[in-house]
Amino acid sequence: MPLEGYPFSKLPTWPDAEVRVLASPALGANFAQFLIDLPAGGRGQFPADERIETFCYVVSGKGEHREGTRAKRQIVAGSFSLTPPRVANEFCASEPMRLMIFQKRYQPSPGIPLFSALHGNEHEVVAEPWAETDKIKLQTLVPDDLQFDMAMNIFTFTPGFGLPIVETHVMEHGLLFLQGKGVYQLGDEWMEVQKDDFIWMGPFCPQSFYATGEQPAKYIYYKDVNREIGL
Ligand code: UGY
Ligand code: MN
Repeated sequence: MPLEGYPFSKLPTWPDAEVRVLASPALGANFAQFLIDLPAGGRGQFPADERIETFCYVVSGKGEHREGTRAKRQIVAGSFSLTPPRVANEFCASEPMRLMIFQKRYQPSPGIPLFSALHGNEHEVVAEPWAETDKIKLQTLVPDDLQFDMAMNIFTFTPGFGLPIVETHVMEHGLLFLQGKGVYQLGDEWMEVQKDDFIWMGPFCPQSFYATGEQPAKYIYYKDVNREIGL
């Protein structure tokens, strides 16, 4: 879905912002994902909720983030955070700021303790070679640990490289294309994709990708992981 096709929403707790709802349960997704543009000086928040965990990634710009009652933290492009249920998230832009926010119901599991809030910047996260080539790099922003019921990863592909197989898996994806271009296989269709496009992939959607263009192709994507299958 290209960005220009999304009309803006106004959300009560984000009165200063232009909000695009990229995905929600109305689409069939088990999560909500937003792209939020805050002007300089603009503020917004997601109040604490008993059930909801919140991931934030700064696509561009600068500002401040406060998790719950913690001290404010400066955020810049590439900053990210994941907060557990019952923690509010407040944002204030010092320069125009574009945020990608992801929310879902946290899925507790017996014997697994709730995680603590985490944050960092993508530049501090190791880019591991993937599929036995350093032409494809994977950054795992949320640690691969059973405490977490979600993954949020960044893939970067040198043009000419791509996913070596067609994947078909139970996990969903919410994917925002950050840089470059390529062709994505979704079901039995190949589609051209580029910076700012959003893709929702439902469970068992056959998928593959091949990077084209001149710049490395880069995307950030969500995946539900580490929990039993609900029956
Ligand atoms: O982690 C993944 O499932 C990833 N390889 N899928 C994707 O990039 N479409
Ligand atoms: Mn996949």
